[in-house]
Amino acid sequence: MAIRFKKSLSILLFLSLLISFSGCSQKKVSNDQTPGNFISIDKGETIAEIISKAANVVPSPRQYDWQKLEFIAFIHFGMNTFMDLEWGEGNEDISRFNPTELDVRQWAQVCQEAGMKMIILTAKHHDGFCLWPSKFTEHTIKNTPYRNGTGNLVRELSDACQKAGLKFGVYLSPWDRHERTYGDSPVYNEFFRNQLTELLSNYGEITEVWFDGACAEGPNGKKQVYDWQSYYQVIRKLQPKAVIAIMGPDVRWVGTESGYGRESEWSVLPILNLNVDQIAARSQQQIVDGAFIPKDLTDEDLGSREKIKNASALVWYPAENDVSIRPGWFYHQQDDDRVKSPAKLVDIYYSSVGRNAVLLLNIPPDTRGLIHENDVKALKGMRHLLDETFKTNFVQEARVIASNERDGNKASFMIDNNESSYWMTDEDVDSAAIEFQLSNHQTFDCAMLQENILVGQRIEQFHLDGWDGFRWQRIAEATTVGYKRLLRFPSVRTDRVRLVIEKSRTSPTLANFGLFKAPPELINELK
Ligand code: FUL
Repeated sequence: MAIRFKKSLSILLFLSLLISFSGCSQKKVSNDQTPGNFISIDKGETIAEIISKAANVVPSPRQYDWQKLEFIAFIHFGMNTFMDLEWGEGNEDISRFNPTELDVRQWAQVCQEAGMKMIILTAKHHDGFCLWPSKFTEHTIKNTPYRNGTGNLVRELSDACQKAGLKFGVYLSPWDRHERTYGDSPVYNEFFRNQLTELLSNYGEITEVWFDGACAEGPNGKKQVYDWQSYYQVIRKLQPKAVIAIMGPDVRWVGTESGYGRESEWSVLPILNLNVDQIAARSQQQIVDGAFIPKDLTDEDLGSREKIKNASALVWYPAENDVSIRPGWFYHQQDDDRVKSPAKLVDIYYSSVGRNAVLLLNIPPDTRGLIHENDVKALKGMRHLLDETFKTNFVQEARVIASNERDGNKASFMIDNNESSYWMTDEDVDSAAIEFQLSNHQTFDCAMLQENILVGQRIEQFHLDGWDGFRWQRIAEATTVGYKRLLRFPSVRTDRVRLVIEKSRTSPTLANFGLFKAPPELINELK
């Protein structure tokens, strides 16, 4: 029986600590405690001090670059595609891997046209079959009929991504049900590092390395103990800009595979019961058990004041929302009519990208080696609905009046289309009202807010009002914003809108604000 540690976020936090203290992090804890993407809390610090520290934790440069991608693709393709399986056992006859019309340019084009910015390929899934000719096993594409053994899908897709202007990432399953050395821990760890080294050395820039946490006994009955830290060292050395996701310190699993993220999504998470001295003393060692406190990161609330008040450290650990366009991760012909509709995909977009997460949407190519027509149609429909919605920002030309603005951080900066300029209140001003006066009445049903996360995630509670000619009427309300928050509500027609930030951890910021209208097609499709 497979013991699934999959996406065990407790382990992730533990791992992030390992990284933070092993010299791999962006920011080491120093005496002056200037926050980077990690900060420790001293004994005796008040809640106010902890909240203020949390408000100033920021993403590392690689985390920030990754967050800006917003919408990325997963491609599950391999032996499972040809065996009609989700989890092959590793003894599949690889001569059955024979896509007859495979065209990675189609994959890249479909993803690019859908507005995705990266493709992550399952270079090796749990069955151990490698989509590149790894020197360290015979269970690879080179022993299949595909291109008479000369094919290399990692190369083909990385090239296609580069041509299409997409980033490229790899999924390499640590759990390998084929490899005989699996379970013979040091030997397999070496094998795994060798495979990682191949993938990270020969295919240009890798932007994300995706580690699933599934783990089971090896064929020899032994349990594999992964040497995560040594894997991270290989990645940091060979691809320093790559984020390490899921079983890694840079990006966390959102906690569901439904596509629907949390209403309140904090990117700053607590680490509990951390003994900083103990960890620092063991910083280059593999076992930092003093820091390992099991914790369920599928909780509804991960980062509220309540959650961080007892933290001994805080870390920037943003959410990735992975979901498949079909019921399974791999292609199955019987699911051809169960591809998610454009309206469903748009709903997922609002509930992932619109809730401070990156959307990782899986599109599994079929046995021809092509993305199926139904999936292509759904993605085109989704893109059309999103483009139609976001084509006009009704506050673009508005007059913006804020109850407070700091010198150099004017309220008008949130509609100036400039990513680096942002509005912020004066020090010690944790709430504000901003009015947008439009030149004409407009009808809208969607709002977009973006904090400047380069200074931290701060907003805790806000609402939106519309002027009905006599008084302010509540349109919508929510808690966190983070990198991006999208809100939908019944259509409103007005020429005055007020955004009220009720509560913030410190001076709130907004880099962008917008009001939009969904096209009638979407509204009809949802009926
Ligand atoms: C899971 C795997 O077991 C699934 O097969 C799939 O790869 C998904 C994205 O992660 O843990």
